[in-house]
Amino acid sequence: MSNYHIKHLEEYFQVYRKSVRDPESFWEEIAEEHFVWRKKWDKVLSWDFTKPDVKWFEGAQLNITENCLDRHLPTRGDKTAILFEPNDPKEEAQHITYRELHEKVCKMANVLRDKGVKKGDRVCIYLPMIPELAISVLACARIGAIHSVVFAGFSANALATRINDSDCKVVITSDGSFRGAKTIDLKAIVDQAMEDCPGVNTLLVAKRTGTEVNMKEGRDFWLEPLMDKAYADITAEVMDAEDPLFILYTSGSTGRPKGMVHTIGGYMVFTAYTFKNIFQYREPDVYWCTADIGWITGHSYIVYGPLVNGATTVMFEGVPTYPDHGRFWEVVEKHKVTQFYTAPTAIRALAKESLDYVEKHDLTSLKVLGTVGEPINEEAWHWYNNNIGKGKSPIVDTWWQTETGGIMISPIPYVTPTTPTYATLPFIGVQPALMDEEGKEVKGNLVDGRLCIKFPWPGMARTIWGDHERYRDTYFSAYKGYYFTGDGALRDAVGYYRITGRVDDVIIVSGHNLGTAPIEDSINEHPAVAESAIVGFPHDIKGNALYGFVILKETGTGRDRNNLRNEINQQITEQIGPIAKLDKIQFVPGLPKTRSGKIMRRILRKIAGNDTSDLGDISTLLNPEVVQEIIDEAL
Ligand code: 6R9
Repeated sequence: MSNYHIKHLEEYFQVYRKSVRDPESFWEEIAEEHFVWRKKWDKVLSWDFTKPDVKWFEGAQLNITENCLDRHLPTRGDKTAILFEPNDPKEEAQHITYRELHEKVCKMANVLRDKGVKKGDRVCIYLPMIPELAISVLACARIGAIHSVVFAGFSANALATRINDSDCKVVITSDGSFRGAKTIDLKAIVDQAMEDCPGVNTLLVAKRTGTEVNMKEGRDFWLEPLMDKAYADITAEVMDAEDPLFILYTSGSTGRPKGMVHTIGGYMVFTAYTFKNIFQYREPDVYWCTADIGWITGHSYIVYGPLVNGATTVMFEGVPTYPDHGRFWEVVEKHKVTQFYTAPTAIRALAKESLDYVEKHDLTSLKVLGTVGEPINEEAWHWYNNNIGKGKSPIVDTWWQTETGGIMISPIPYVTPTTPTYATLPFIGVQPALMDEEGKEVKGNLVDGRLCIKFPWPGMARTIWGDHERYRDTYFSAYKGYYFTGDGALRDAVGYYRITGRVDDVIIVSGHNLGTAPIEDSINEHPAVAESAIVGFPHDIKGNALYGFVILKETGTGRDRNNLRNEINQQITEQIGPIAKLDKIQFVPGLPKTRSGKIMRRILRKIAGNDTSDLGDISTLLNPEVVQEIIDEAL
């Protein structure tokens, strides 16, 4: 019997036990019954966490777009697949049916093929949240090209680094993008990136804002006329289950972003199965995830998970505050949204505003609320529960990562009783472990430690593009035989997990992962800066904000401090993007360092958080005297 759709707690425990006792036959059954394969697998799973080497459904062949599109045509051809809600509420929403989406994806796939894109080639997609973004992603998958979506808020420099890292020859972008009252000249950013990307030979440009752009003869092409001419069908490329589906970059603790590689078969099975259960999707629900497809949440839970399940998925171009703070709730009412999935930072920002923005909208269609990206604080949880869910829609606090591909720890709504700030129980097939300082697993309840996963799950990333060693070092070397998440967590008396936050050099700001290293690198490039260190500090809306400690060079000490601060932030905006700007910049005479020269971020974090009561033993520092000086001048 299939366990595709879990409906009560007893069933969850039963299926969970089965998935742990015999993972292979469990996942085999799910894969067999709910997906379309061109050829079945020879082996369900082979794995070795020391290499690491993980393969799911080896020998199987498929095309994920046949699962997202073709197979729905007979039964759901006229059903809305993508419901596009534009930035401007006065512009009409678009209901793109499964049949129309299939056609557009095929046309786009033909366009790509015409431009020479072949199976295994990497295509960079740098687009705002317009239908062309989802269409491009699927068109790549249709012809077996590997998509690398770069969030369109990233700077030219960040874009160029990502294009070059995975050697993309083709980039898909648009003339511009609308974000609230602003128009952003996206193509101009791409043009700037192109100065550092000699390998790119084709730019496809979608028209969105009507902004005037430069088109480089022979390289740049408007997408629309090519689509108009393209044939609306194309045979799906037959892919191996372990062929890469996409690369998605995430921050790391060194300067270079990590291109996480996800493969087709396992990712499809995992995102589809988690989507179905964690959002309790039933036809004809209208599901809305407010993330951007530039992040993993958008890949897994706007595009692939929903479409594989034949769902209607809302794609929202705008921002929660435009034209006013009621936009989310207006859209929920307008499209009768049933599942709503967003980030704690958005909830906190909206909770600050008058309840009138919420109350003037009819939210009775909602059945499930979700959050992702960072820990949700108790206050925000209650505001969401009381005012949006009216105490009736369960909140699924979903913990997972770019690396995990899909949701790992989360309640199942109407199944798992929820507790504010707890991601609760591991999803089916997921085996978490908490590790102590000595590297041993801590068993039992009422314990805390570093969160690891001890058995493979189908959605896990398989490598870092071009750097398998870094993949091993980052995730599989801290605890032998375990995947290390970089997060800390506790397990309470009933076995519920609460994620307590990062334990490494990644800071989560407004739900976005930012590595300290690339930001510090960018600051250090300022001619007046000698050295810098950044840490996170608690922020009401963003969860964390960035605090920079900066040592100036001799030449910089006479300069106006506020000008310097602006220049530093300007530099960060240009090199990484506005999300990485610092809230506070303190100029310091030195940074606390260990004798081996490592910056003691722990101390800086305390100072930034305005809690210097217990700094621990600082006597072993190379320069303990600097600590008091920093405290005295703290902002
Ligand atoms: C999906 C996504 C991953 C990091 C992760 C953790 C934090 C995500 C969370 C959460 C507490 C949750 N995180 N969900 N922390 N509760 N429900 O966000 O992927 O961008 O790779 O970030 O986000 O720290 O390790 P990604």
